Amino acid sequence: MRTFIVFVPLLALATVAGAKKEPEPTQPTRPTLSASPAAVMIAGFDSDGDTQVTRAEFDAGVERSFKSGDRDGDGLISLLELGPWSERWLGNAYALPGQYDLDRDGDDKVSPAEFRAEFSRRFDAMDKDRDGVLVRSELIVLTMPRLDPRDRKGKQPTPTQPPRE
Ligand SMILES: [Ca+2]
Ligand SMILES: [Ca+2]
Ligand SMILES: [Ca+2]
Repeated sequence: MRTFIVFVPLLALATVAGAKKEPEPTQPTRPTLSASPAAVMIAGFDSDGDTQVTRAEFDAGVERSFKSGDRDGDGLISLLELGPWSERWLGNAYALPGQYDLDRDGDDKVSPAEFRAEFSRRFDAMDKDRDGVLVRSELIVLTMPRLDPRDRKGKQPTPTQPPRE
C-alpha cells in the first residue's frame, strides 16, 4: 500500500508537468483513505497476523469483545457498560455502532444476539467480494474529493522543490 500512496503524487506531478500550457489541466484526484471505528475493531480480530480477518476470527473476536464489555458478567451489556466498551473497542464512547444500533429491542441492554447481529451485518457490508474474509482494502474507505467548480482556478498542486541557493 505504501508504494501506491507514494506513486500517486508522483504520477500527478508528472501529469501536470507533461500538460505544459494546456488550459485548465485536470485536477489530480486523490482519494481520502479512512477506516471507521468498527473497521479498526474488526482489523484487531486478525488473530494469526496475516492481515486478513476470516469469519471464524471475526466470530471469536466479537465474542471476546462482548465478554469484555459485560463487566458484571450477567450476560448482557447494559447502557452503563456500553460506554466503557465503546471507548475501549471503538476508540471513543460516541463511536458507532452505538446504543441504537446495538440495542434493537430498546430494553436498554445489549444481548449477545443483538451484538452479533449488528457486527455480522457490518461484516457482510464490508465483505465486498463476499468470500467470507475481510482484507485490509475492504476495511478502508476511499472517498474521492468532490470537484467544486469554485476550486478549479488557482489550486495547482505545488511541487516540492529543494530551496535554491
Ligand atoms: Ca452486563
Ligand atoms: Ca436489547
Ligand atoms: Ca472479502
